[in-house]
Amino acid sequence: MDVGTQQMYEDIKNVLKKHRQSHLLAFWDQLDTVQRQRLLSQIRQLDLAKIDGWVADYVKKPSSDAIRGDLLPAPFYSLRPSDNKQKRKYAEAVKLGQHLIRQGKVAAFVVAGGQGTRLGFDGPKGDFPISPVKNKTLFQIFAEYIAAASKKYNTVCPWYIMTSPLNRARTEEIFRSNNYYGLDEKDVFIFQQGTIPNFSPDGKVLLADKANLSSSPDGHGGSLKALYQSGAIDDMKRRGVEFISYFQVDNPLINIFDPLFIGLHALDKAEMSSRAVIKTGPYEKVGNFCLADGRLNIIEYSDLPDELAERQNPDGSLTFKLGSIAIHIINRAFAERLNTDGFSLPLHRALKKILHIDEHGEPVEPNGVKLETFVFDAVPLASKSIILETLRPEEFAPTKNAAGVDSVVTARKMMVARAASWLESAGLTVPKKPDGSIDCVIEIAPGFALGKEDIKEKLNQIPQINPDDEIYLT
Ligand code: UD2
Repeated sequence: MDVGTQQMYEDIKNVLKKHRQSHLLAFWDQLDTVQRQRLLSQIRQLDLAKIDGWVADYVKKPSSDAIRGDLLPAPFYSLRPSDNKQKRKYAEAVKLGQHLIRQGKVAAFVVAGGQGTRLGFDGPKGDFPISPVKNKTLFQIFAEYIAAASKKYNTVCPWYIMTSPLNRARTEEIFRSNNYYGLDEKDVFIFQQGTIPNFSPDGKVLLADKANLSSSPDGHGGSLKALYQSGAIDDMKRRGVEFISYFQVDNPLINIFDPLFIGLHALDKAEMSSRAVIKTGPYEKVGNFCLADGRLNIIEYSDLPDELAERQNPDGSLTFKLGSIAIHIINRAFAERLNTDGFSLPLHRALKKILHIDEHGEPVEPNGVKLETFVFDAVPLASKSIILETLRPEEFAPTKNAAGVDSVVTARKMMVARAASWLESAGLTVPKKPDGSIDCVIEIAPGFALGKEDIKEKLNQIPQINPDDEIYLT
């Protein structure tokens, strides 16, 4: 070992001892020069003082979130305006939203750091084939939507894609090998989120192997830092982008550029806004919109006490009926301000099977502690925030599992159902079985229609649909 490395080793050894993380150098004698340098450089990147705080506040505490009982339901804009005044406001918002999109002030932003593990799919989730006739992947559907919106509004809508260290290279390869799905490469900005070390339940940073620390992506909350650190915010500034349309990679029904949502957000001078659905029941796996001391918060379903989840209004409806479906408009300036103010989002703790090595250097997979941040914890930091209801069948088909609830099967069904409802709203007939279910498979390419309002202009291009048909409208 050269003198420099030896000195660095001694220094780090002392610091680790002070922070009770000495085990990270347990296999030092078995490492070659390159491995030693790699390990030292990873350890030097740890903020050990901060880690002490995390261990005390999150890792060793089974639940980090003390949910208060005095929460109130949040006010929201219903899908349909409640009176004439609001009707006029919605009409004005739609015009403003269209104007902002046309001016190139709205960018698409997908958080795609997750793997397709729950789908039983080995790769970035965005590469999962989902569309009912053509089997297009999630990435392709979003790309076609963005291309179609750019054409419709005669503009260029840039697309920002957050990946994780686990899937960045593969995601970039997928885009390259698909020629960016017809988009211009310079309008697609792929970047990577940060990581957080994994811990044993007693607060030790885990080793993935003898020369590498074990870490996980820092959650979708990491997107707010990563947008800034990757240069995406600067890129947006150069382009004149003011609004970021945030969505998740697992929702093929996403309406990325909705003029009403964008317009209401801008009219109300909000900094971070959200779309909501009416929950199917008290325990649906979505965030809950709540007011705490007058500030809007989103509380994940798993953190909301049962009493609050089940609380009812006198008419029997749920008091906390609004579910967050992870669709937001975030002001570019808000994301920038957070970063220059040195913000940090709270951490959420999850016990997960994490492959790492034990004190003998043997691979083991018992529970470890994974810490992550949630993007919706930035909502209370916004000076103003609105919520706009959306219709579940129009905009929310979470694709989490291979089968069952929120699955590939339900998402495909919902894609067909939405296509059918668009055709029916234009006066066309869609074959149905005696039980009312749809008796054909329909896929509408984003280039054909971005919403039901686009169908009416294309009636002459739509064939008659018979039972059992597979129809692809492009
Ligand atoms: C999320 C929301 C839930 C509801 C639901 C709707 C949270 C904690 N829960 O549930 O309230 O809105 O979605 O479908 O947000 N991701 C990254 N990097 C990470 C972790 C996740 O990019 O480090 C992405 C991931 O690729 C996906 C999204 O974030 O696009 C959501 O991740 P998830 O599927 O783990 O979220 P889930 O199902 O807990």
